[in-house]
Amino acid sequence: MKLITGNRIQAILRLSVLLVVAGFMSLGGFATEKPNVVVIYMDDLGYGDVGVYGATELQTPHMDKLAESGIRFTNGYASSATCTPSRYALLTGQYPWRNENAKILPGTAPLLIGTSQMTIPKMMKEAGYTTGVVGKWHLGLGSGNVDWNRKITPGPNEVGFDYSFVMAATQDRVPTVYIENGYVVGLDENDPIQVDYQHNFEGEPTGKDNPELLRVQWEHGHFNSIVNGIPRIGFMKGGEKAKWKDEEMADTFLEKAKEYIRKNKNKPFFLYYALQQPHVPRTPHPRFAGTSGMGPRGDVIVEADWCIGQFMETLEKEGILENTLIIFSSDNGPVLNDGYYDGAEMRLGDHTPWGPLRGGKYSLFEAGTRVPFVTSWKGKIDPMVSEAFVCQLDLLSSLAELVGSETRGPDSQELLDVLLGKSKEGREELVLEATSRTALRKGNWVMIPPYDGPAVNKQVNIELGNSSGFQLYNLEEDLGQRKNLAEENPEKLQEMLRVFEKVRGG
Ligand code: NG6
Ligand code: CA
Repeated sequence: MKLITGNRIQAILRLSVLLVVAGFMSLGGFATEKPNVVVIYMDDLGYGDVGVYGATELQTPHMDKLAESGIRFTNGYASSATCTPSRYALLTGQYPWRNENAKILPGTAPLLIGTSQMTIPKMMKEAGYTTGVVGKWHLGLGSGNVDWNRKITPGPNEVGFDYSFVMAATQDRVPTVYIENGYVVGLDENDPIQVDYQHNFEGEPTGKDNPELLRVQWEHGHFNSIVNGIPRIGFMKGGEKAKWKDEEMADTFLEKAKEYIRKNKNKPFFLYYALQQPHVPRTPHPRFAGTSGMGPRGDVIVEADWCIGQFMETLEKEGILENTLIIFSSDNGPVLNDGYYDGAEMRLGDHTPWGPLRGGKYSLFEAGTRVPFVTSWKGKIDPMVSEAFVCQLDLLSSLAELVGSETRGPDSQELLDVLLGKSKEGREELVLEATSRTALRKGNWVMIPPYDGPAVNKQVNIELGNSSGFQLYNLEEDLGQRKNLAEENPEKLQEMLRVFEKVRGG
């Protein structure tokens, strides 16, 4: 038998210490090389809806804490003033107006993202990540004529997500069920689901004809099938047991998001957590009903804020906060009356969901697309406020840089240093989109070309940005876009037009 010398014992000891440390690190996940990435995405949350962005009448302590732990961007944009195009741009890094189908989709729309298109989750997967989406999808499912009673494909799992737990479109659109990895959750095969956006199913009540069945009244546009006493857009029959409970949606998505983290904390993961608040119908859990004093719209923001607090607590408890980059934003600006009577306008008081900006959801004015935009990474990002000009479009290329991938999105700028607070050199320009109309921001200037159509959408009471002439605003002096400088400054207007045409044509 050979004697083990002192040196060898030391070497073995050193090696085992190393092995234990390595094992511990991979178990805890906190020191893996690749950081986790989480995108927390709100639906219709306005620039002024968050405490750190100036809200004083509404408390959002968890969103504030997240923003104060990292970078609060004051010039952060969604690509668009509505949901589907913004989500398309976020995931693909491509301007949504390059795809003529990137409009607010019905629940029966086919998958909008091509299965061969690059997406954030695909890029992350190629870089060794496991990927998941929990929450609102609204990017279409299937390839036309979906049979909701079989595997629904293609969908999120075919454009890069290993795991998906989603609602198909919006809370106000059928089908009102959750879909997990392509299958409707809790579906009873003896009660199949049928969905149609043109015709009702015989004998089924509607919001239009059966007001006596409603517990929430519609104001405009929501008068088809009734689910849980709430009239929706589109007709649906069957699937009784599978229908979601509106008041439990926030808890359901939160639980799935937490579960995803717990299950995947030992591998690098990308999670797209897409909350449904404060989109209509606003249905806070009874724990939150009445808490804001502003009616359901305020209550669901308080609810979402709590969810974010719980979610953050989970990251912390699981020991992965130091290894997780969190990006928080919203898909478009705020709207009060989006088709239901829920007192959002009447009970607003002094709250200004749009902050100092003009317009709101659907608008080419700033409040349509400029949204809360926060990055946070404990120990890696120093707290600050950044005026750098960034867009959700830029996440694909920037996250690619983060994970060592050479993939770039077609309209996505690599701004990782900006997102991590090492640089303030953001975008030069961005084409803004609102319901298929486009405008240009370049530097501190915004140019809106002439558009037909009403100046104000009276139903939602929002200025859309339409005008018969060119509009030109200098945001540095006029953040609220009150002084049109198009006539006063024809050179600037021409310069803006040239860039606009170049980007739009390219
Ligand atoms: C509109 C709906 C609105 C909302 C929106 C989509 C009507 C009259 N209005 O068509 O309530 O659902 O679509 O919002 O039907 S988004 O945030 O998903 O883009
Ligand atoms: Ca939205």
